[in-house]
Amino acid sequence: MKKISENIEIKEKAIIVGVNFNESKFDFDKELEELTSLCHTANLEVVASTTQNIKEINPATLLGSGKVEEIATLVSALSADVVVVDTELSGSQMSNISSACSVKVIDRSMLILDIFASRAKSSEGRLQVKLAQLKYSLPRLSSVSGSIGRFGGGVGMRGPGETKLELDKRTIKNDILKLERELIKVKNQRMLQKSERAKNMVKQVALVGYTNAGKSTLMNTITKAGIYADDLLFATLDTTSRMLYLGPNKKIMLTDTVGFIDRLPHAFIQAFNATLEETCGADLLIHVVDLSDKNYLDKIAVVQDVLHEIGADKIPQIVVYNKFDKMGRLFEVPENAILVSAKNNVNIDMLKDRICEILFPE
Ligand SMILES: Nc1nc2c(ncn2[C@@H]2O[C@H](COP(=O)(O)OP(=O)(O)OP(=O)(O)O)[C@@H](O)[C@H]2O)c(=O)[nH]1
Ligand SMILES: [Mg+2]
Repeated sequence: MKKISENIEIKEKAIIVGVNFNESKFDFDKELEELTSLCHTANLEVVASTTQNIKEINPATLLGSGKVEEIATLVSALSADVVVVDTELSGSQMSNISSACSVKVIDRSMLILDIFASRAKSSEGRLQVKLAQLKYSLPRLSSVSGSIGRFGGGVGMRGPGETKLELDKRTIKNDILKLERELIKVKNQRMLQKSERAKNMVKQVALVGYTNAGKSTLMNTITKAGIYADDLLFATLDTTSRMLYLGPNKKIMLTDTVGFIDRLPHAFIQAFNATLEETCGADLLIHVVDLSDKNYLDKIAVVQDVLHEIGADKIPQIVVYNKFDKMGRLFEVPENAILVSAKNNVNIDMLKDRICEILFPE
């Protein structure tokens, strides 16, 4: 956001660019819809969008030269502040597009990391986000300082808390080492707590799912925990755990976790390892799905892929189809599916029964 006076802030204007490398089977609308939601969450106003099917990659700018010219025209006609490209760009590609359009250029991963940077609250969450940002910017340093630093602050430059993202290679390397050491300490504390819990024989249950599926709302409804839930992507960045009694000798520790997204930056997976380990250590996963999302099947597949990548795919899983209340039409779900409305507290008892059946078989 740009400050125009002490109290008024205006949103940065963004032009978004969809990219497809494989012409068949690609849904630009779906991809751009998600990128628009991400921009909205990052406080950007999307003023135009454009797409390109890439058959042959132009190494200098990834996009073809005609497309770059078109974007430059859009930038000046609409007074845009930033171009957001829906794929990962190399440092020099970012810098070249930026020079051609005279505006800063960020890619999808930087946008996601920027959202994380402005939302992480706990000290561990902030450490993880900063680590992810530094790891992502290190190989792209010349362009980050060239294409972004040149245009001042705003999206792409936000770091957790007061710390601005450093743009000096040596400082970044030192910071990465320092952050990794601090995170090991936090991890050790976490392991200690975990072994305490294991001693108490409390079953661990983790809520997982695509961002905005309703995990925190479900956590709130089940435990009355009062966790921040919002219609934004990545509302939750810190894990929260609550003890829940499901009956005599049926005690579980329920953990709400950060949401997943398609094409999660790899730097994120590395940096959020500690948080993701919480998921891997669970006895049961509750996979929350937004049934009202027309792309819910694709999103289920993305979540299963991430679970596989972090080694959590062998943990028993209950798939919960949420936002049932929004369904005004007929729809198909697998047999025995649990349909809930976390918001309206519908069928939550059915979910609790299923948890008990799996964790405490009679
Ligand atoms: N209609 C309806 N809306 C719901 C339901 N459950 C959640 N929502 C809404 O969906 C949005 C996202 O909910 P959250 O609980 O923040 O989702 P989340 O999965 O925790 O999202 P992240 O933390 O961003 O990954 C909020 O606006 C909720 O009010 C439901 O059962 N019905
Ligand atoms: Mg949440």
